[in-house]
Amino acid sequence: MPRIVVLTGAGLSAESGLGTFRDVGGLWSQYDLNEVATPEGFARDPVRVHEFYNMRRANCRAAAPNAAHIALAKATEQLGDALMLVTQNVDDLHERAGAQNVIHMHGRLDGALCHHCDHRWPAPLVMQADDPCPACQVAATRPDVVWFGEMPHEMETITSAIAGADMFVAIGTSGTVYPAAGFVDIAQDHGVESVEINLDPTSGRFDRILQGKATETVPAFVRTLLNS
Ligand code: BV8
Repeated sequence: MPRIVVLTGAGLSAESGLGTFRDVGGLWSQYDLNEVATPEGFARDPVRVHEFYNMRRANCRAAAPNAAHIALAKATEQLGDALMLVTQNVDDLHERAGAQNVIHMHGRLDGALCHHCDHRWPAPLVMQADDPCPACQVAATRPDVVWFGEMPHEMETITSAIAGADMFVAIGTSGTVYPAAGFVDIAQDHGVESVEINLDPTSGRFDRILQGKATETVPAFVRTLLNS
């Protein structure tokens, strides 16, 4: 059972140049999430949705992990099973920094899914709506990400780990999107210490707040963690 559960959000990748969702100029101010991040939007216009994710996949490919990703990767390496790293992010910057066993609760940009036969395979950089599934050959391919209205992955694993942990840490997330936004309440309900690491505090629901840019606050936090 992990002693520490860390949840990361778009703020962790902000200093790698990947846009967040709800900051000024964020993705959801440029795109209507109902059009590009829901099953209904995909059914209406799969070409537009693939274009949205092809753009994000190219941005992700051009980005590099930052000091916060690198610090968290070192923590997963040194703490092993004592640390569970969960991300809402669909980029692969945690993995490219060397993190092990990252739980992508909202899926991954570098994954492809067939909505006809549920086959999964590594996504090409550019996906097209009429790409045939490698398994069933039906043109039913989509990005392997969790859209609004879809169930995030490994919820039972994550929520039971938080309930039994010593500490829950939320890094670079606005706490807007459920069920991830409710993880801090699970920590509070089970007497688990909750820490928020963010540029700006989001809510008064955390026991402790470490305010600042992730590339500064996260390495400092990990040093403290590994020295304790
Ligand atoms: C579901 C993948 C039901 C795609 C995403 C109550 C309970 C359950 C559901 C709901 C509920 N109320 C409403 C809902 C519905 C909905 C929801 O929460 N809506 C919101 C808008 C109100 N939730 C869902 O639909 C979820 N599914 O409930 O299914 C169900 C039940 C049974 C059976 C089947 C289904 C699914 C949610 C997942 C949606 N997919 N992403 C993609 O990425 O394209 S969510 C999307 O928001 C992103 O992926 C992102 O991960 C997520 C959260 O955003 P953040 O990461 O927090 O980013 P944000 O920009 O908001 O904030 C950035 C933060 O960083 C800020 O705080 C900022 O201050 C900070 N920051 C910025 N720079 C820095 C920094 N911090 C440090 N350093 C910096 N440099």
